[in-house]
Amino acid sequence: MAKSRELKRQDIRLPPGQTLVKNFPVLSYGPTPRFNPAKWDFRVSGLVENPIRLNWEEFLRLPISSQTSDFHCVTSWSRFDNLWEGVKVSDLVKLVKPKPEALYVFIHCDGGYTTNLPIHEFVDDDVMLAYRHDGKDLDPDHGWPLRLVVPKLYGWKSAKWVRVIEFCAKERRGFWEVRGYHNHGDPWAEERYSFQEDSGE
Ligand SMILES: Nc1nc2c(c(=O)[nH]1)N[C@H]1C(S)=C(S)[C@@H](COP(=O)(O)O)O[C@H]1N2
Ligand SMILES: [Mo]
Repeated sequence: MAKSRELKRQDIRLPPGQTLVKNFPVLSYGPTPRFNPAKWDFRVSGLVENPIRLNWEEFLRLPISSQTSDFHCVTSWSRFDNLWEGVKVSDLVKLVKPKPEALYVFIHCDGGYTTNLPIHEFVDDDVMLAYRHDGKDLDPDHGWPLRLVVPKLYGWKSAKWVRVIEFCAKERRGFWEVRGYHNHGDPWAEERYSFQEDSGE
């Protein structure tokens, strides 16, 4: 963590071991799910005062924000200055009101992909549920209609085709976290693989 702060202070934008790209690669395990607005819903469940279920029309009525951030995939590409538009997680959290015992979130996606985050990183100011990227609706391969964007962690935490956000008391590993990727995934500390977790690297 100390290493990570030191690097940020120096304002280095490219994390160690990363290469800058100008295109926007698609990194998906499995096929791109088809979006059916008649059937699609978005739910916040688990340890919250106010669980919600919204259809697509209702989701679009949530307050809209836009933010620009860098994106770092563990396979070593980084893409700078992504303009994301959608709903800030900090705004969503005001609506659902997590209970004090909610310490983690578990994200469920169409197609079965999952990932996890500690709650303090999930509610960070730059985390968004985005439906637009660089001025256009998200491409289906990039997560249309809705994806999470977590700029400060490796890309596998930025779940595409998000359907359910579950607030939990206990930590659970998601799709890549059980297949050898780090449970946390800070690109500045190069938290790439799960074997690094034991050595305190
Ligand atoms: N549902 C889902 N979300 C996902 C993935 C996936 O396979 N399925 N891949 C992750 C990985 S490893 C990365 S780097 C980013 C890539 O986002 P992109 O394909 O829009 O570049 O999506 C993440 N979110
Ligand atoms: Mo990735």
